[in-house]
Amino acid sequence: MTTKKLLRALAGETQSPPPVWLMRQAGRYLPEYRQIRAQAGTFLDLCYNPDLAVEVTHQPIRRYNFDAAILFSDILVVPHGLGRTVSFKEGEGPVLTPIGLATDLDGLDIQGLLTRLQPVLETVKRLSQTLPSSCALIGFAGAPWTVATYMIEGGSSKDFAASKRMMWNQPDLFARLMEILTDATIAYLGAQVEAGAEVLQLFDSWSGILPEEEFKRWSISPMVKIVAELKAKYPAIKIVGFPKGAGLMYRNYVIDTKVDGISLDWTVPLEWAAENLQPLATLQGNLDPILVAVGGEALDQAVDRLLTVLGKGPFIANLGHGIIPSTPPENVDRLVKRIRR
Ligand code: 1CP
Repeated sequence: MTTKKLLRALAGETQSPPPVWLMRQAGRYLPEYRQIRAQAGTFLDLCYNPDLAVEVTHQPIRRYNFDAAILFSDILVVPHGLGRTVSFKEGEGPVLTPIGLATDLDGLDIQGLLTRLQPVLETVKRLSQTLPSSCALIGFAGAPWTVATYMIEGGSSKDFAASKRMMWNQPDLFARLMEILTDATIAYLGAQVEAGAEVLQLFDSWSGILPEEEFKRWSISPMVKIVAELKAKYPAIKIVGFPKGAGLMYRNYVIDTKVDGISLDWTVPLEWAAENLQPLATLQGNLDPILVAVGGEALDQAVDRLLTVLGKGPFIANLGHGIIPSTPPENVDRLVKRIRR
């Protein structure tokens, strides 16, 4: 049996204290990240520079000795790897050339994907050779629906109207895009496993904006295929799903996809999750990231309640979404010490 706490949790073991890592644990709240970021050039230059990407992945591990490191990259390297134009404008978020026509899909370079993403795979390989022996390596990708929204909207969105319009008005075009993204995700995650990733997390950050039927069709179904194909090829791989905002559909998601772990956003009621989800999968989450920025006793109390309610079963302490840039690093220290107390 492995000594890595994260892998033991994902194998169904209950541990006290539970393993802990945080979404966006590498990033702008850390001064040492901002320094590397400034010397890297653009954000994508950082993602494609194995020396620097390895360094920023290690930074939070050095500070907090987390039980897992997550590959430093972004979900939008997949559209970039397929040949779309992707850039990150300072303070504005991602900018992509929107997809709207069948000819846009004809231009997607599926054959070139893994060649273009070779620097990211090199980062995974170097991480698997350099992380502390107690620290598990998490690879990741965006789920097809969430990546599709960025490709169709051309960036972030408030109401996802263009994505929903394509979903309902051009169903064949939308289905073809989703099929390409599903296959690209499987190929990319398989390559991460070959490079040394021990756990894979799929971020479906915008699954919560889909109505019930569309959630089943475009969040759950692609994930069923992704999990089945990766597990058929790599039986030991552990997979965590994060269908943010799924609400009551969290249960359908866990049952249908057969994920090993399920990452909960901060709105999911803890007792409901302990009763309805924890018998089926290892739970991960779900502190409100703003609470970590706030710190103090409000944070301590939330941590204690989280451990009391979810700590009786297989559990990974984490946040309900990524750390925000204004978080004081000492609050993260307080959080980790409280969990490990
Ligand atoms: O200049 C910078 O430093 C840019 C900030 C930044 C960072 C640090 C972006 C831009 N991405 C990342 C890294 C990142 N992104 C990681 C690294 C590993 C870690 O967690 O430490 C991961 C796992 C992601 C995943 C990601 N990117 C998601 C899924 C998780 C989530 O936050 O919901 C999404 C939606 C993105 C898109 C993205 N990347 C960056 C921005 C500003 C955005 C847009 C977010 C939005 O639309 O609200």
